[in-house]
Amino acid sequence: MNTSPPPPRDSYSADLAHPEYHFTAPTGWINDPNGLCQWGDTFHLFYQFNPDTPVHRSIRWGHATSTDMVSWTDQPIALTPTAAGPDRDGCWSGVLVDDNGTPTIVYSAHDGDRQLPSLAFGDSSLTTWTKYDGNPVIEGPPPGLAVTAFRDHCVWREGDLWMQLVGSGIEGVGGTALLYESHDLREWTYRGPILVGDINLTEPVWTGSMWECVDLFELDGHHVLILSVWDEGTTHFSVYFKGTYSAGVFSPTAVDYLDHGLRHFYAPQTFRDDLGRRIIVGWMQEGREDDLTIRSGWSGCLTVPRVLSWGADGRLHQQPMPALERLRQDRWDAEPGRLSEGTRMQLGSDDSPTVDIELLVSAGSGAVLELDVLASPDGAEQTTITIDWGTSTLSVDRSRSSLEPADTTPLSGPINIVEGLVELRVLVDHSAIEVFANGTALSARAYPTRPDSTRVRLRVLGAAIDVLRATSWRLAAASEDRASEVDAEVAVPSTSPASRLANTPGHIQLVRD
Ligand code: DQQ
Repeated sequence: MNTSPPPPRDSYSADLAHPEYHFTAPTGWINDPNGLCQWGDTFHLFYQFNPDTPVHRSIRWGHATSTDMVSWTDQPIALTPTAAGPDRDGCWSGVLVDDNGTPTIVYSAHDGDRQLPSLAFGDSSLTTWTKYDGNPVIEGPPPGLAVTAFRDHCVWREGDLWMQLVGSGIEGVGGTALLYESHDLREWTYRGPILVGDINLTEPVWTGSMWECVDLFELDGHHVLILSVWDEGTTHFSVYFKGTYSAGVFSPTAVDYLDHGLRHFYAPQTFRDDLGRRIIVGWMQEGREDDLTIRSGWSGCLTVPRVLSWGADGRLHQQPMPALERLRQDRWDAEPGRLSEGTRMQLGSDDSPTVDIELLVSAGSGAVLELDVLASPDGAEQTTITIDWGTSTLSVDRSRSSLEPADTTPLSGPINIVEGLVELRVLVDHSAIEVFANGTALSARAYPTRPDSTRVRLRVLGAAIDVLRATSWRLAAASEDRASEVDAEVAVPSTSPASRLANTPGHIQLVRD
């Protein structure tokens, strides 16, 4: 295993695809965010990490801390596979809970084709972790249940009990989340599935044969069950059920995509911060050819933290966490006014691969707005974001994003347009793009090859559009104050003060919410 410190992130600055303000691993591979929490004043992000090579193998728990969730400080690796242990092949996804002052990780110990719930206990700085010698704490899926898989965890407190969901699926039936209860996190009793999907149901959303990274919480009077759809070994997309959870049963009233970027927004995890905000972070997996990824030395980034809320349309809405705005530089404003059909204009500076754009526009049902980002002057490379008032859709066209082969799957989703108004926010960070249109989120990856593929251009088609506000900024790198202090296998003693979890992270708190 690699024991030398990884290269600093800025060693990737020549790679046009490498993000500057989206969180990446210091080097190598990142997938799911894990153990998201606020412990005292500090935010903790753990993540699925392979520092050796940018592939999903021999997964550790990477760790970073932050005071604002924008700039992160790398910490020592938290969990590493134990050669003869139940996690010999990897420490897979999980959560962090506060067990009466003891930070406790519940994760999936991966061995061959089995992943089993396991524990690790942290010191008060959350930087030194000791695995429980009784791992795994659940020996296998419930006897008699033919499951497609069994992994990933959501753990919360309900009265005197700990409750746990494990992501799973029932052969030939559909995905599910299996509920367990415990007095001490160590001995668990199976209660049953809280909800079972239907693998044959494709409308309104197909939910596959297995649910990964299940996450249950309460948000302003409704319960939400988030899951990531996995089928035939392939990751697909993340969805949420809205409904009511009571006495071990989740009764859904609606199901929808969480983000219309499909596989570019996967395995998200949420937690509640000390301001009561429900914050979500997802994994943006790569979309370029595997050999290019391997040669690049890194793979994957995380979305910016987003705040969840209910929209007037009853859907889950997402907005980037406001703290991100502190990275804004070089503000550019357009004059408000009417843009007639056929208008073409450039927005902001033309030389930044990191951009934050805010548009407030209004139009009738004949109008279409096209916004090219990461566009070369001659249009040979461009990624086009479209708002169509006639169909009430947001879409992203990547067919001309790159001169190299990459994922060009068309991405689109419905948006709720009231009185013609659309509030559009676009975050561009080299290959990572996040779009929010009236609360609908769409994440995408795009890989321009030319250094001059940095323009933002707007086109008005079909009918005039009123611009009420149009502002753009360059976003500074969030890594400027990141310390590259990960020593891959050696724990560095922490100097951060002992602190307590502001709230049991992550999950439904039926008593307190
Ligand atoms: N990734 C983890 C699993 C999870 C999957 C392994 C989702 O625990 O099911 O890295 O991306």
